[in-house]
Amino acid sequence: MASAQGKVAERLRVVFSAASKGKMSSDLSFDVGRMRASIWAALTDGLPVVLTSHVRLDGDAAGSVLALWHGLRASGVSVRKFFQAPTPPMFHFLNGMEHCCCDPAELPESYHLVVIDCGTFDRIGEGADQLTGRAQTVNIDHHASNTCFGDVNYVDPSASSCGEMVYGLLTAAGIRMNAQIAECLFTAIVTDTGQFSHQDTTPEALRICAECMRAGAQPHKLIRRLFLSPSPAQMKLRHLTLGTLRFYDGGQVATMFITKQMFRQAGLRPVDTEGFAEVPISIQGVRASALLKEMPGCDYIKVSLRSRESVDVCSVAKAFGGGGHVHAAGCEIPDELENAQRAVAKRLQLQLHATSPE
Ligand SMILES: [Mn+2]
Repeated sequence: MASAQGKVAERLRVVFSAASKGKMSSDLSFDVGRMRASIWAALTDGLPVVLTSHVRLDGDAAGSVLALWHGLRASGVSVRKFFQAPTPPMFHFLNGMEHCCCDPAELPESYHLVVIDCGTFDRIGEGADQLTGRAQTVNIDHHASNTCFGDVNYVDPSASSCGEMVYGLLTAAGIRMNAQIAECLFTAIVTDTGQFSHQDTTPEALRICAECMRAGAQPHKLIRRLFLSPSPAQMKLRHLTLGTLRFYDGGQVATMFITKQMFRQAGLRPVDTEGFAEVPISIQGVRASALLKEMPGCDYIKVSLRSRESVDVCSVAKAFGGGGHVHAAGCEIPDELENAQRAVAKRLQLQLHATSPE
């Protein structure tokens, strides 16, 4: 695990890389405060702003975009949200989710584009190529694998979530936290920290959540709504999926899969499987896991990787052209389910053996 000092050094390295596209800047005075101020100045310069995030939104993506949307609106900015359809129903309750745009043709002619929680520009999904009206692209992310694709890159791998980074932006801009912003930020942070169960949950993440609570977010209601209330159909799909659980390496690696047939049987779509990837990694003794999904209407397998302690699944994802975080990463494999499962299980075991035992 990185030492505290190592973490600070990495934070500085990446934030410093921010000044110009893809290039490292040696301007050591370029600190987080200046970064936040310059982003806010750009976003409030009068040009409309479009906020977007990755395909198959998660709580961090939805919550961070919506919190920033509320904040910019409060400052009089003309701001839209662009998401690839369909958006997961579990986030539809968040205030502001109802006004999102799914057709790039409806966006203004020219705008600043803010891309949140995407390690690469492609992660936006199908509409990404059509976002041609962008004047400046601001990349706000916490994935260590981020490619710094923006004109401005605010990338902080030491942040637990983009929610934490958006909180920093809003606070620096003097935006008052109201109940709507608080709910969005709490959702972002509680999702990406695995309800505060991930190793990278920072004291700052908990402090911000406490502030969200004071501003009107209700953790018991939000956590129940987000994680503790599966629909009967989701329970059925979970049951079917559990039947595919397989262990390798004396129970240290586990895989599970969902076939197109299982999606049909349960009457659900891939967007309805939030939280499924956490099931195999929650099992005692499992140190690395994969959930593989046959994507209906597509010819690839979507893989969600999870790990514990020192096992790095980001490098496993990268081996298949994906990316993510050390303990949560993903990739897409254009192959049959069985082949993909075999290849992923093999890579996970190799990674496990390359890691010192706990
Ligand atoms: Mn995130």
